[in-house]
Amino acid sequence: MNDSMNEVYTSVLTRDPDQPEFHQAVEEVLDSLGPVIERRPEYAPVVKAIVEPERVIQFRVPWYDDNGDLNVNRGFRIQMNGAIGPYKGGLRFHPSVNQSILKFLAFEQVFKNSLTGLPMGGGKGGSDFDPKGKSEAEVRRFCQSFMMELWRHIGADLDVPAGDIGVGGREIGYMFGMYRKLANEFTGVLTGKGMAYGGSLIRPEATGYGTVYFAREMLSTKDKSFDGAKVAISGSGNVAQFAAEKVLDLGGKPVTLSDSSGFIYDPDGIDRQKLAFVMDLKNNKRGRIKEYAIEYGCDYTETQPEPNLNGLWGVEADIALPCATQNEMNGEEAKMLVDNGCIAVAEGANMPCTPEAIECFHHHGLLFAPGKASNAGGVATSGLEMSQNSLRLSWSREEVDRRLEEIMVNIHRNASETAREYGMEGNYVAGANIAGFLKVAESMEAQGLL
Ligand code: NDP
Ligand code: 2IT
Repeated sequence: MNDSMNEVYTSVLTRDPDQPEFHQAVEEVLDSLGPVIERRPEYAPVVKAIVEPERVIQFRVPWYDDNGDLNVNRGFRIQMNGAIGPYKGGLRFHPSVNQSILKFLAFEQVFKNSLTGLPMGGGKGGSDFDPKGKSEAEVRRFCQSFMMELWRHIGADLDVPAGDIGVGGREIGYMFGMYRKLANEFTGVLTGKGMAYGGSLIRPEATGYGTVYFAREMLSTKDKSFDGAKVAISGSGNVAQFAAEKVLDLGGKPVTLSDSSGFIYDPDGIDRQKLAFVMDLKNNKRGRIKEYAIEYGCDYTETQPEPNLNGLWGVEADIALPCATQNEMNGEEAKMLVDNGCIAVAEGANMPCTPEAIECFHHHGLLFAPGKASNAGGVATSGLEMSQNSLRLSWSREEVDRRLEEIMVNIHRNASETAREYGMEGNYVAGANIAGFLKVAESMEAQGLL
């Protein structure tokens, strides 16, 4: 990191010493920006401003459980950067949620959204509410209480939340209903909505599909493809499920899936029928991935709630798609993948690979796609949902998928050309960080760095 970037990084550490995930995300971006500031010194003040959220909202979320007892959770919305469009980004419901995690996610979102080429600023929010083991009625009451405060801070032209970990179509529906009641208007204030009330086809599939489209582009630069490839996938939620589906479409063989209790390894491959079982298990029955191993008689390994060192990345795979959560793969696990002959890693999750893991991939010449580039298909398709809401029409599945694919191809091209332009050919981390930054920096500067 050069001196001026180091000064900004030190100020971030000093200001919020207890935000390790935010530090990690900032450090990675500032590491890439040195050469940009050398060429464009007028952007140095932009960097000082870009690491500070425009606004942080924190609020109380009280709700009654099925026993009639009061529970109190914490709600947040980080409005990180609105220079290129309304704040846009998901809501996460998970017990680990705190300001550090949401600020890292909101910071990543700024660059990711810029890369999509669509007019969206960056934001993120959520709660430390744990949806696991809650009844349908409890989830509904929680969502309604959460929106009872959030509604006054968001709007179709102001801030447009969506889903993330623990927030899918069901939760978006409950929150949209509450927003509509309080604001007394029907607008595209949330994305990931149901098809019957303003949602977009392909939005559920978009993050997983987009990750695989990006990986396909990356592989093709080395004349490789998914055809016949063994693919290790972590997670078994929204992103993992549709990454697996697209891997199958392209002739690959997904061999792993996981949840926070453990992972399954199915060397015969997770075919379409088995994937349908997973989707029903996770989306309707809300069961555990262990049940897959019971159903299909394959290996299941229990893991610690701490996602690192869980053994999943020790399997033999040509391609790895981490699609669960941040820091789920460390340097040692990355080395296991390398030793087993893995050639490409694309992040479906946000920041799943630690800096040591990324360093290992670069050192050994693997293709590595950072989440802010490879998982941008989700938010890009949210952008397409916003466009359809504004136009008051809805595009066909083929139309949305075509646009998603085109956006992923463009992000790949932009990140790889930018890396080359800055003398770091093949480094998609630097390429994505620089390309994402330039558009936001130009806009912030033009608007007077307010
Ligand atoms: P889901 O809630 O649908 O699924 C999350 C999956 O990851 C579940 O299998 C969950 O297991 C597992 N998981 C979550 N936390 C942990 C943990 N601490 N340790 C081990 N496993 C864990 O979320 P998504 O699929 O939507 O999100 C997955 C990742 O993708 C996140 O990093 C998210 O930020 C990112 N992402 C999501 C987008 C979207 O459109 N949904 C867009 C771009 C990125 P369990 O059920 O046991 O908790
Ligand atoms: O991390 C992400 O990009 C998301 N969770 C999706 C955000 C969105 O607004 O669709």
